[in-house]
Amino acid sequence: MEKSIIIILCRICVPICRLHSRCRRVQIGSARVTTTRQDFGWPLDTFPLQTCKLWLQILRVLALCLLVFSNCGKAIYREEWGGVADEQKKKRVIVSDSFNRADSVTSLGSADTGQVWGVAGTGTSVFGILLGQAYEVSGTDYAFVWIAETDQIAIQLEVPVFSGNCNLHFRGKDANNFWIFAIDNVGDPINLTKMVDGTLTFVTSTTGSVSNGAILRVELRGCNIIALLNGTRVFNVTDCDIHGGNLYGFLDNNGGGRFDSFLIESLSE
Ligand SMILES: [Ca+2]
Repeated sequence: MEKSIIIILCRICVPICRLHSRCRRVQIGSARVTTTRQDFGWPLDTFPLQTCKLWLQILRVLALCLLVFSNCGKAIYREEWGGVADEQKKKRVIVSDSFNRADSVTSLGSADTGQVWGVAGTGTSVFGILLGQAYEVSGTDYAFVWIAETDQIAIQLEVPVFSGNCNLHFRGKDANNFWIFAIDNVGDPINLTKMVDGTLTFVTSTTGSVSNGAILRVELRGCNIIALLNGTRVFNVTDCDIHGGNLYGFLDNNGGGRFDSFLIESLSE
């Protein structure tokens, strides 16, 4: 309710700001005085120019205060003047997991948002919890949560302890179909790779420094895949393979790595 009221007020304030600008210009030419007064529907002989300026100045200050101090200000700016304020949008959390629960050597349990963690493949891989973080106890398959959304979403994962090969898995269907955003300690240390029907393809890769505390993030919009490492964009590719995969999670190929702060959020309002 509060947001709706602010949006309505903002929509009123924007034209007031514009009218004030036009009112100020009337000092240069009388023709614009008529335009401003008629915008309000006021008779020309009962609403002097100075009164117009005074009231519009007051309204303008109030309008600017409202725009500056309200969250909808930038959204209105984007809509009215073509600016960009996507960061102001409230992102909807789909999955969130801090792994802050009892230690376990057999299971990841359930995410903070309720989704139950599973393991891809034959079931021989095991994940667990240690000191509020996730880790792969044994095996080389990936842990996942299943979600209905497969588009307009972002997946983010922290790697507080880097083992040498830690992967953020996304758009998985099974053990033979998935995408990975990987940080590795051999070859090109940062890469985007896909497994399609059991065939592994390195889509793109780059060099760079990888260490403990790395934050991996993938943003999916249609067939566009953007990967960010520690907030910096490293890959931007268009590939429709496994577009409908519902499995999202992580993998530690070497053992000894830790994972934390897993997040899936919607990129659309
Ligand atoms: Ca944690």
